[in-house]
Amino acid sequence: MRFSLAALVTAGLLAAGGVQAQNVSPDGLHLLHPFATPTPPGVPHGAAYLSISVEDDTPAVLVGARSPVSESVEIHDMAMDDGIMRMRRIEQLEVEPGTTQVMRPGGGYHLMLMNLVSPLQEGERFPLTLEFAHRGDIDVEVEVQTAPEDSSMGMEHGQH
Ligand SMILES: [Cu+2]
Repeated sequence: MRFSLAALVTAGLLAAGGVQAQNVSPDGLHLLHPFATPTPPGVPHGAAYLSISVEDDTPAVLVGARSPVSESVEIHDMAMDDGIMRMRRIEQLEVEPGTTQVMRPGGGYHLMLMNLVSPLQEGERFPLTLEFAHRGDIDVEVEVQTAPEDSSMGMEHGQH
């Protein structure tokens, strides 16, 4: 019994490792763990998240994104405004050299998938093209999954 529990835990860790394999590292950038949260039927928009690390001397300026799963993709910021969470579209997201911009559900920057072709279902994967000024387009694969806990995000960074 204990052995099979351990096997389950090991399988879970291996699955987590598989998610990390989606990380993409083009020149000077590190794009970590792109994911999107599942959407219930009838919800028109979805949200995708990833972390962007800049390892060279040039800021990374994300100016847009696109994906076949939605009509368009917008860069959004979400913040409390007079006690209400509000989202607004921003033109670009700049990440300074030596820093990591972490996107996660619940506030701050995210990529809004506007007018989904169909609901996002847990376990699905889809391509997302990130459009960077000067650096050009970079493709990542996004996995649909419920938001990781903060603790597991920390663990991933620790393993990195
Ligand atoms: Cu949004």
